[in-house]
Amino acid sequence: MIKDSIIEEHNNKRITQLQSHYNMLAEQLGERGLDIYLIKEKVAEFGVAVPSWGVGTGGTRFARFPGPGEPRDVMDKLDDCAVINQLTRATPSVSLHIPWDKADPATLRDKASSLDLKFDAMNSNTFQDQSKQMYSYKFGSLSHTDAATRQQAIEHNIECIEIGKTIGSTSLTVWVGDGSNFPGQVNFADQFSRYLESMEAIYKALPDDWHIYTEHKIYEPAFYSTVVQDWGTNFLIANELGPKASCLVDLGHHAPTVNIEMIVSRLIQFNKLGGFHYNDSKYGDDDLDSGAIDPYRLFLVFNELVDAEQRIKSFNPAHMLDQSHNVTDPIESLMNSAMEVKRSYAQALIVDRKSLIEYQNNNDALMASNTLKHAFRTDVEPLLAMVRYENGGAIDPIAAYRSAGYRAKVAEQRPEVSGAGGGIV
Ligand SMILES: [Mn+2]
Repeated sequence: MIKDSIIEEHNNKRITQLQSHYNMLAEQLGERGLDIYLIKEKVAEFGVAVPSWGVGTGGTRFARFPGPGEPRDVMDKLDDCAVINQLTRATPSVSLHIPWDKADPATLRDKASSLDLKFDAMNSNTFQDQSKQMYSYKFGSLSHTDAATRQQAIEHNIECIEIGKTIGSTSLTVWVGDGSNFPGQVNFADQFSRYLESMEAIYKALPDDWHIYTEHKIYEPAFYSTVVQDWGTNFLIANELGPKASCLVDLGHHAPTVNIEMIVSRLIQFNKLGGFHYNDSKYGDDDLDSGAIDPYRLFLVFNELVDAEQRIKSFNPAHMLDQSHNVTDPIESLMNSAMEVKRSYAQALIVDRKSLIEYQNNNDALMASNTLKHAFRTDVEPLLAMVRYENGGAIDPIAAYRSAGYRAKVAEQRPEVSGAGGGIV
């Protein structure tokens, strides 16, 4: 991790200016009847999980260009995740991908606790074949026509639950690449029935306090049809399985024009929103940094979440990043993204909801829209920076990270390797 003295020195240079900007924001929010202290408390509590696969350089279907000091294994990945949380104080947990992150559970637990990290959802992997695997997933996994292949995929998911139990995780995220590439290749209904049957077997293995999240995706790697293609199918799955099952919304897994915030609202209304994979996209599942392309959309998603938070007593969806970093330092991208997600939350918290409801009830479309825009246009950076500062993080995490020279230091200890896991999922 980065030396505390480096962060201290970094903050000392910036705190006077931050305090002045923060006071100005407090005054501005006060004029709107908002108490900055209450908003700060909520923003401080909000955390987003880092995907272990995000700290390695990703790639496209064409190539991967690894950077220096790439993590060699899950222990290195945890070190990088700890730095992200150390500087941003926004990412207290890590989401593991099995088998990429397989390691002795006791060692994993000790390592995480020494870094002050917890484990978030477990992620299974039946979209690629592992060496020495008996049956191939080339033509599917949980929905495969062959019962033995399905059984192997079921057992893998149960193994993920077992590993998760030993390291303190309480949820499993299932995304499958199953689908078809040609019209007529599969019978849609039979394939979906097989998938449901497999998921039921996995569901039965869940401990009482666990959740299972199913993730829909419109296309890719299957290019004609996908078994869990959209939120409608995902909702059907969650309903069929039972109360421990809910839907995971990956922002990049929709067609470009789809109204994601409305999907979020529907899932909330019928109690089936499980959580999120945050990222951004221009065309497809681009896995770009959160808020990089359309920060307003991210804000609108959070607008629904804050609305729900105020209506529903125990509203607690899982927040995770799921990105692939091809041209940036993954640590910098993940820090930036975690801060963007928090920014959207803070902006949604300052929406004047009372006025919004009045405008909605009076069919004042223009002022309703302006009410959202007013919150979105507010620069909440001083609030976010103050939350970081007060919780031991860096006022400007990217600047602190660069001045600490962390990447160069780990590059000396980590010779280049290939296949540490990473990519688009
Ligand atoms: Mn995802």
